[in-house]
Amino acid sequence: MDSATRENIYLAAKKWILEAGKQIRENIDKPIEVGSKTNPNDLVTSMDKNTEKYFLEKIKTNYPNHFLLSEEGFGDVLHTLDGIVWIIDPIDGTMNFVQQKRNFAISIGIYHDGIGEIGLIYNVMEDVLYHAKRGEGAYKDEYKLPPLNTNMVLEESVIGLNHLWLCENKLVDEKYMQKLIKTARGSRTYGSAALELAFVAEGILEGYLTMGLSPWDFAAGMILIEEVGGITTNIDGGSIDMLQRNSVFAGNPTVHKQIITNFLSKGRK
Ligand code: 2AM
Ligand code: CA
Ligand code: CA
Ligand code: CA
Repeated sequence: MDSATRENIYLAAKKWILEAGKQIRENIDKPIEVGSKTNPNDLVTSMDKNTEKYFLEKIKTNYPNHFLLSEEGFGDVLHTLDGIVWIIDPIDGTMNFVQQKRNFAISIGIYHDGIGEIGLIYNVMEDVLYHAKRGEGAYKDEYKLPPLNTNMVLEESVIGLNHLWLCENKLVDEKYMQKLIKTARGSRTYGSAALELAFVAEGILEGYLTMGLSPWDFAAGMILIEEVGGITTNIDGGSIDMLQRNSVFAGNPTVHKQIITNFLSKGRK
């Protein structure tokens, strides 16, 4: 993708994400229809669906050749990432949207033939936009995020993860996860994968570890993290499949290596 094309698409995506976020903010206290999907805690609302439809309409009108891969099912059914694909989560952190009214995001990753070109993560209630274009660095609003500190160690790190990692689970022996938590300086659970990936890019989390995420959860975050020298893999250190559900482990490269070597590979079931 040439830089003029990238700039044109970036400006449109930025305008639409800010507008969609504004709509959500303005309606945050209105009653909302809440349903559940795969289990009673897997929530979806009319706002998730309407926001996705908003992007669908904007993309198909302005860029009829582009594709949309998105969570709520209004996008395209894709078997490849050929062409230009917008990978969108209309609300990442729906439970936070419903019950906390904060700490949720809109996430947009734009890929060309499988290469991440543009990433946008909008922290809606704080009105903070994380954004990146491939090769041009990552930003938090107007502020350019510095490269991650490669001298960082786990003992001084804050790690983002869901507490279910500390319960019996199918992926990693919980004893090793408990050791990991005790070795780290601290741990946090924000409940929005996209925001937690943005926080890794910002350098306020040294790692973020999840059992299973879909492309719309990580497509934008991976681009931001790449731009600051971070790394995103599955929990075995292998590459992420952009069309499937994956375990995801993003982090500062030094701390990422330390965690894989000393905890994940040892405790892996
Ligand atoms: P979501 O809010 O868009 O569904 C914490 O729940 C994080 O994991 C959120 O980013 C959430 O995204 C994501 N997630 C992925 N799959 C999920 C599922 N089946 N149920 C709940 N959250 C899920
Ligand atoms: Ca969901
Ligand atoms: Ca999500
Ligand atoms: Ca979602």
